[in-house]
Amino acid sequence: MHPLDGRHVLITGASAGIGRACAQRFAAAGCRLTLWARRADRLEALRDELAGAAGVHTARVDVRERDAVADAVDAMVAEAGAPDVLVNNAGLASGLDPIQSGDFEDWDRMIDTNVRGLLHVTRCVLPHMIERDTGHVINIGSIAGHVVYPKGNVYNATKFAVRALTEAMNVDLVGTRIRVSSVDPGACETEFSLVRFHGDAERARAVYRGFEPLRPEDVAEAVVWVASQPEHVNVTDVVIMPTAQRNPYLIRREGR
Ligand code: NDP
Ligand code: 8X3
Repeated sequence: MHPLDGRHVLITGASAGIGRACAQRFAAAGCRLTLWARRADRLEALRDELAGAAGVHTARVDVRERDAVADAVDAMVAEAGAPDVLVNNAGLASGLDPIQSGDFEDWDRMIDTNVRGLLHVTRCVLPHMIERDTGHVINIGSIAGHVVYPKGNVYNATKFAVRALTEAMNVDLVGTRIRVSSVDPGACETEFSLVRFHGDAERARAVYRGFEPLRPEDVAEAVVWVASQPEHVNVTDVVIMPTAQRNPYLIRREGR
């Protein structure tokens, strides 16, 4: 039996990419799932795909909406109980511009989702974990939270913030049995670049041209590994990159 069998896992941003792959991988480990995102139709299709899983609840939740997050946590606790694992995955980059010509709406979108959204969910879930003195928060950070790259500015800042918050949560939770981890991927082919470039599919495809990027499943494997450690082991950070990539701006591409 998998060590996570029967555990309840809440994943934000489960409608695509890394969050979706985490849902599939945790389901395969026998977990019960609560899956959130804004695109409810995508979540429902995933729930149908995972029909054999132990129990899958889905809800349309925009992590930027503080009151909606609080209501969704209350509904989840009433219906499925507090989560054993929270995967704070919902996040995005919006735009890639120098700071002197950056778009304020892009900045708001990133700060509101990657920082405020993560805080809303964490603030509402943690009291339930503290009450039971058990739980694991896994934040999806990024290598962009370790090294700044040209035009990454505000996205970098949000992921540096996620790294600081992982550290801060661990500090504030000392003396409890609640663990806080971060999984920090490099280039992973998902809808990330399509979103960053506001739907420009050709520009998004070019990001992953000439090398083999991470697949969402690679990141999900790391997340499940982190969550599967014995209770006395707190993996605080896992950094994972494609072999062709050695930092955010150093990628060896074929033909170059
Ligand atoms: P995708 O765009 O494929 O997935 C992002 C997910 O986040 C979607 O399910 C989306 O769902 C959800 N989401 C976005 N905004 C919100 C919101 N306001 N409320 C709720 N859900 C939201 O990208 P990835 O899978 O790549 O991204 C997942 C995480 O991984 C992000 O935090 C990203 O920063 C991080 N990351 C990605 C890397 C990469 O190279 N791909 C590398 C390092 C980190 P919906 O639109 O339905 O709401
Ligand atoms: C996503 C990876 O390097 O495009 O966080 O910022 S990167």
